[in-house]
Amino acid sequence: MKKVMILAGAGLLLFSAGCQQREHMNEQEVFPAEKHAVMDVTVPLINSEGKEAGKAVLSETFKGVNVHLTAKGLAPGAKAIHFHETGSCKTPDFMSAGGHFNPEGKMHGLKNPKGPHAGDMLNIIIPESGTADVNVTAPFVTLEEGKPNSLLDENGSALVIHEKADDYVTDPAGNAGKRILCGVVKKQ
Ligand SMILES: [Cu+2]
Ligand SMILES: [Zn+2]
Repeated sequence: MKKVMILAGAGLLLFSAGCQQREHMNEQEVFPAEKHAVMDVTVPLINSEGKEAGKAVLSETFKGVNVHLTAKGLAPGAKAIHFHETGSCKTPDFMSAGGHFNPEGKMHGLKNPKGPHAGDMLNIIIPESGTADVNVTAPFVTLEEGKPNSLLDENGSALVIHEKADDYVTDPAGNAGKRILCGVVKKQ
């Protein structure tokens, strides 16, 4: 038992070290999920008609939360993806998800000197086939409950994909257009 406690303690130390190395968040990185004791969260995604459109599996890693998105029937091209502040996806516009998850009160954009929101991420690219199978990292959020930047806060949060690319600077939402897919992030 004692051994287990010591191992858990070492894990926590490693995790906090990881959290302090987040300056390099502007490069898109796909990395093997370095699993923590935090459970993965599966987020079912719906489109504006309320139909199932895919899912995202969220995993806690040393570099933030990895989002593994699989979705079908999307228009090709670069699309914005963000975590929004409220765990609600009411069709058809998903405005119920609120603004971007932003516990630190910053401005929008990975390239905004006054940003970014914790929920900001790099754009994803949808291929010609319209079927997406992509990974993207959210470096500033966690699935660990009780932290100020936890996606699993009281009202949950939402994963939202937009019709257009995020320009990474325009406040409050990167000029990314309509919300086309939405999924509620909540404790499982
Ligand atoms: Cu968004
Ligand atoms: Zn934002």
